Amino acid sequence: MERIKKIPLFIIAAVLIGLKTYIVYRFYFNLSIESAFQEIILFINAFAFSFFVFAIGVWFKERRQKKFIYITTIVMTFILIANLMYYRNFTDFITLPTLMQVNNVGDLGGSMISLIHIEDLFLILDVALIFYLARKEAFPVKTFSKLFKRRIVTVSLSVVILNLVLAEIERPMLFKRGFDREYLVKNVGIFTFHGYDAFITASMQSKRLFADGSEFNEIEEYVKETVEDSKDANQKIDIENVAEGKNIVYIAAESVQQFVINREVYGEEITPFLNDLIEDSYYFDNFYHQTALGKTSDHEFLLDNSLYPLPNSAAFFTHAQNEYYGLPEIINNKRDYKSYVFHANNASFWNRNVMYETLGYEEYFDIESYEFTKEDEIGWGLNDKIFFDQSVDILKELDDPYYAKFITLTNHFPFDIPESEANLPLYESDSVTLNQYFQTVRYTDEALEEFFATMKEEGLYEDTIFIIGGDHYGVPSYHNEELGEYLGEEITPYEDAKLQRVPFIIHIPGHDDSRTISTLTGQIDYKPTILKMLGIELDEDIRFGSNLFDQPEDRKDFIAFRDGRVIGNDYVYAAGMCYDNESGEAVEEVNCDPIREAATKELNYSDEMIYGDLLRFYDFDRGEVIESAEGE
Ligand code: GP9
Ligand code: MN
Repeated sequence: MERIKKIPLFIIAAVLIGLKTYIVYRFYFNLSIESAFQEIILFINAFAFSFFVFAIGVWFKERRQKKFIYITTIVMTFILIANLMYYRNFTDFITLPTLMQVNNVGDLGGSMISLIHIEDLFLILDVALIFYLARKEAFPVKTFSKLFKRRIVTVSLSVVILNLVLAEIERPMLFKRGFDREYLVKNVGIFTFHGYDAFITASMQSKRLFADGSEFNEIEEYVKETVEDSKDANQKIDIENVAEGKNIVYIAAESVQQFVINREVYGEEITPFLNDLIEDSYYFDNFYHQTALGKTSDHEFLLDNSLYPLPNSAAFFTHAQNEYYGLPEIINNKRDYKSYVFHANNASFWNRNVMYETLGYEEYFDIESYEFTKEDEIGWGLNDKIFFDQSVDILKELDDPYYAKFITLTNHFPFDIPESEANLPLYESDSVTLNQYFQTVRYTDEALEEFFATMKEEGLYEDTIFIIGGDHYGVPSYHNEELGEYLGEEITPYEDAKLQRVPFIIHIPGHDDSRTISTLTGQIDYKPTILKMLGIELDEDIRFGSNLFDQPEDRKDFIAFRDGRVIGNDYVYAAGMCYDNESGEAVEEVNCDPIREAATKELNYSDEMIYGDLLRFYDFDRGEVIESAEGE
């Protein structure tokens, strides 16, 4: 007992608050813990931060030390409780940008009482205990020796670093990519998460502060000269107005790459449904994904804005508070379309719940809109077949006309699928990832087939335009050796760049034209194409893509990737080398200079737009820069 009494108060406080944090994670929030490793990280992070903060107290003199312990106890408890209240209402964690949005917090105010539960009393027990012990002087608060201080700093920092290392192992690039607030909280803890959020918000705001709208004119001029299709250019295929009054369904085919189209595994087609569908559709077979760290969300960002994703972060995460002129907002303003998203995942994954509101989506049918048990899951979550089936039930209740985005999930890395669900023979190679990939792609293909059949049964097919696009690559280059064996060719950097093609299909029921279009195109071209199909002519849009149906000679001749690679009509720049786009042979680097320079310029403009939040300086109704440039 005497020895226990020698333990300094700050350690007692750190343990109590750490324990409480862990209990809140485990029993108050509804976090999904998938492995023992995750459980360990959760436990460590709860104590790591608490210990680190309370250890700062050792640098203070006795009286101040006590004060420091009081304040830290109260502040940490307050943060926990505030997040808990917010979580109970929004199933999400507090961020600075949402705090600044008065309506969110206001929403909370009204229902505050119902958010407080009786078991919350437990959350202040330790506060009372710490205060009591401090007053009773049961545990010492004293001036510590220099050696002790140094040791304590080293130990507490080491634990924090250990936590960060474990988190990085569990979720590589967690801080860069952000993913999901739940992931962040699970891996680095709620307090570190707030620090991270504050850092992101501050660095974003500082870049934004320096912009005043004057940057806009140059970009606007560039867009007008370089990007916009000449209004009277010969349309390769006239699709203007083809979507008028029709519903539009876009399906993001998770991780589906173009190379699986019309290919077989042991004599069986991988995507029999898509192979048939493209015969009766516009099929773009030279269409590239242009995503970066933000993967699926980057593809959504490209599609809705015709802006490039960011090089170092997921724009959905870091720039969701920007002003945009997204596709949903435009088609709502101009044609009264309401936009919806269907995706059976957490609402906050990729910060979608926030970003969708910014972009003008009416509603997001997330995981909460689906009913399923563990048995209905494959890999990342609800299987695509049930997902589509339940989505149609919601879809048929919506008023026309609508724009509906479906995001599939079964074909997600690592492409796990139970044998009983796999209808394609398992490919045999040294890459388990590749072998399973074919099977999960097939699963999504079957789900799509069922979806089309249900749409027909429900009488929803005829009035809808269907667009199917792969969001990004599925098979990582790490498996190129096995993929090369399958394709029957060695995968050079040139081939690897060409493998970034994803299928892009526009299926218009009742339309009498269908063909394969091989114009060099990419995700950046989506928004202008949809606008064209709806007959919306915007003078006032800022975008970097153009109508997919334009004649190749009316289009820019490059597709820019975020990793420095550029695809041109004649040349491909990849891995620091220039390749002839016909033979795939390496040629002199200078040949690639024009497309490289053009791509760099355009990417920089796009980044400038996002970092400076420049669209806030633009008056979309008048199609001009707001002169006063206050723009708020
Ligand atoms: C998550 C799903 C997959 O909601 O969109 O995301 P990804 O890992 O492909 O970006
Ligand atoms: Mn994806």
